[in-house]
Amino acid sequence: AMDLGAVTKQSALHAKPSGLVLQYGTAGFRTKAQHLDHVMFRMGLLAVLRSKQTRSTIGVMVTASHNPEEDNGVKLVDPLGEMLAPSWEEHATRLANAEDQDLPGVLESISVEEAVPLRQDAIVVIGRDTRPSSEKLSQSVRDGVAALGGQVHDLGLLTTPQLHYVVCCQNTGGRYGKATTEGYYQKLSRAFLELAKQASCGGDEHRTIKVDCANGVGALKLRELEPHLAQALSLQLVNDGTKGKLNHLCGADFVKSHQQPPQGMEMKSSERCCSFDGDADRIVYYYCDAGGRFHLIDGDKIATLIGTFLQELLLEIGESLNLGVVQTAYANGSSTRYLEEVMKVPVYCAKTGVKHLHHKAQEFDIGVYFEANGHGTVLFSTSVETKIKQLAEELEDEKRKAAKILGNMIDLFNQAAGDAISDMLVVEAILALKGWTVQQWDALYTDLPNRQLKVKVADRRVISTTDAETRAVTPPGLQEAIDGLVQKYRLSRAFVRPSGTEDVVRVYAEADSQDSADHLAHEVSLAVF
Ligand code: 16G
Ligand code: ZN
Repeated sequence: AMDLGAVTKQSALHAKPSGLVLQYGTAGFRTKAQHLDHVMFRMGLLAVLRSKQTRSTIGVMVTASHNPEEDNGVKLVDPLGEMLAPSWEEHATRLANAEDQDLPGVLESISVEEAVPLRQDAIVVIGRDTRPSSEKLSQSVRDGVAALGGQVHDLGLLTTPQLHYVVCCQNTGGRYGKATTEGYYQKLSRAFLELAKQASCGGDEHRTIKVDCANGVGALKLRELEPHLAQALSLQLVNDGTKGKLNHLCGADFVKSHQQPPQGMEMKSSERCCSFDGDADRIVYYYCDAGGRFHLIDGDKIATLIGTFLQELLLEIGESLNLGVVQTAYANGSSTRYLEEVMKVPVYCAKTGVKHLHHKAQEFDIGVYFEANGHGTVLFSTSVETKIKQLAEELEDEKRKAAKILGNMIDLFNQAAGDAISDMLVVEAILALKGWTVQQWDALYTDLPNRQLKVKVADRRVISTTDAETRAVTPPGLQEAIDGLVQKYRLSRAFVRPSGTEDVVRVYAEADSQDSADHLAHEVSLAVF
């Protein structure tokens, strides 16, 4: 049985402010850091139960990603490095909201409901971002794990995808890689160096990239990675956390939503630059052209580059594997059109939130998934991985070369989670192999002008959606109103959805000109009231 006495005693040191209600959403729990101490303690408890139930190591990440520095949050990582299973998200919410005296009862009921083998050992790995509040909050997670007798591995400062990687390695007997950050750097750098060699064909190509680290943990981890890259890629870090504030006027989310360069980034014409977010699970690229104009290359264009490249490799190898690209409703219409019509790659639309995209991508031999905001990766089925590595030995000449490249690509992706570091290396490798400049990449297609707005409403839950959030079901009449507005513009599309992370309704509109997109978004936001 559980030592609920110990839990009660410890829990008194992590008391819940009475009346506070939080929900485990798409990003776990996220709010002002000062409200989270009890949540952290309780997620430590929950991680122990989940670990016992799955007889696996479970991860707990303390981060609020791209949110302001004063915020914090927590997310659990399931055995294969995936997002927490939906039924456990509900347990998480129930546990976080229980008043102190009800805590033992809720723990009991979760463990009965999930048939948790209480005598089983539990192991929990913890990671945290660079927020000032993160160290203390991760200590509270440790207290929670200890209160239920679980074993803790605190890995300290980590990017979110590194924690996913470690958890995945730990539970797959090292097949995926060594379960340490060192193992992570070794796996990625080995694959990258192989690809760099294949790209230069004996030549000595030297690449440089400027990285805006959002003043977050990505900077620390890139510094650890760099020596492994043996000069095949030099990194110039901007917003590395030594001066500026986390996510303030910088980072992937800022660049994507403001469509402008981060503070502190000096761009020479045509230089490749990229931005990570605060926990380094998102990346966007950009550059300035000779006329000084800023060009954003978002998650859609990264997915398009990757999808196109993988498709070309498969053609070269002569294998017809089923490759698909998974996007969300936010994907720019031009990217979808390019993939479907030019590249003949099937494209699917999933609901916003990594777990939905990840889940859909698992249905393919090779599933590419990306959100427009820059979160994404590629999943390869185990049989594809085996097959490609076998072909790299068996085939000859050009086919063999292509199979080798694909084999290294498989290793370069972090299949456990979208990963800014891994995605950056993937993009750099592909551009080198193709001999492409950033402009050539950007020229794949031209983004349709678009606008995003947020609308404050009394209760955002009155809006419900279907067809991967592209159509509103309630309130009655809203979808008809949107359809009517969309008809007034060319190449237009619009949708509304309640945010999963903020108390707002989000509006997205796309049309043939920026002016039209702006108008359409505005009109749709009026229809939401
Ligand atoms: C969360 C999601 C992200 C999504 C965003 C949408 C994960 C790990 N993160 O940050 O993928 O784009 O929410 O936020 O799933 P919204 O619902 O407020 O638009
Ligand atoms: Zn993030």
